[in-house]
Amino acid sequence: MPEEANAILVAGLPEEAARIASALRAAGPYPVWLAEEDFPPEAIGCLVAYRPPPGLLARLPRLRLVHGTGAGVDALLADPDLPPVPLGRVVAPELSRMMVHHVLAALLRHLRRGETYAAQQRERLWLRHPPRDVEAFRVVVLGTGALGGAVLQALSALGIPAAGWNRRSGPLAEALAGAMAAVVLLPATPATRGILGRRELAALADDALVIAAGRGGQVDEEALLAELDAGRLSAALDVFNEEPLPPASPFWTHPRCVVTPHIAAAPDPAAVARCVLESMARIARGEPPLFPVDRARGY
Ligand code: NDP
Ligand code: OXD
Repeated sequence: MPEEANAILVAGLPEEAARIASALRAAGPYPVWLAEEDFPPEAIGCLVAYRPPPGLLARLPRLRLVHGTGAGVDALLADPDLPPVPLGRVVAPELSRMMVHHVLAALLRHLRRGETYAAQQRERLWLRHPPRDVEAFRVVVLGTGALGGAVLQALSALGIPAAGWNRRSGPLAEALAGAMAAVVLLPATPATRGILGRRELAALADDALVIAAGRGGQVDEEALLAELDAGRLSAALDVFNEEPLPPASPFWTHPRCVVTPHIAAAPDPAAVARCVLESMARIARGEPPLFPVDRARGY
């Protein structure tokens, strides 16, 4: 009986993959290869990737674990060559903290009228405005998992009224009625596609902020753009239907929109290594990964 394959293969953007590979080597006993190296396919027991290059999974006959480099594994689930082995993802305080900072940066900028002062500064205008009313500032966080839960805790600590929304909650438009901000932190599944549509956006209060940091396709971009153009809503968008955001997208230059290039919570190499190595130990004992993905649910 040949020994179980126990080498780890890391695929991804070169610098990011190299950092994750270094963290895996520093913290674990397993041989670690990068996808662009001449790795021995028979030795690879675990692939670590966000979106494997097409065909890579089909070249790995002895996989025992596939592990994401982040929280969302939709790109792995969409790979036609994904074998029926356990699938793990990253849940880590480092990742949650990054997401909390991203969401707070956008919310606080909005509360303190950052967009107005940025425009005024370009015009050398010294004009004061009252901040938006924090007491009236009800936030709805779509997704109450590892990331949404951390955001809700942070908002509560700051005294910003907030409520979570998940699969057990009622209709989304009702939850959003009159809210001053919607923070989208949902996984990409068929059920979450287009979940923030025209009706849901219309339910938000005038002058509300939409923060999209889950996955592209969850917010109806056309309906959102119409709300921005009408001067009714503002947005902080980190994820888009198409990434990179095409140069012609109106979001780039919209005065009511802040665009970031899918960086709300980037993979933290030490956190990825921790989750992967613990999951490999569990797989060796015949247990599920540390943070298993439920394929039927899609996250
Ligand atoms: P979790 O799996 O911990 O939480 C997911 C949450 O979404 C749960 O509360 C779940 O509800 C809810 N949910 C799922 N489907 C639905 C649905 N159809 N209707 C209502 N609620 C639903 O995920 P994380 O918090 O770890 O991560 C969330 C997502 O954030 C990731 O999947 C990824 O796409 C995105 N992300 C984006 C990053 C970025 O840089 N922009 C960085 C990291 C992650 P329930 O509790 O009922 O199961
Ligand atoms: C993730 C991401 O899902 O970086 O972790 O988008």
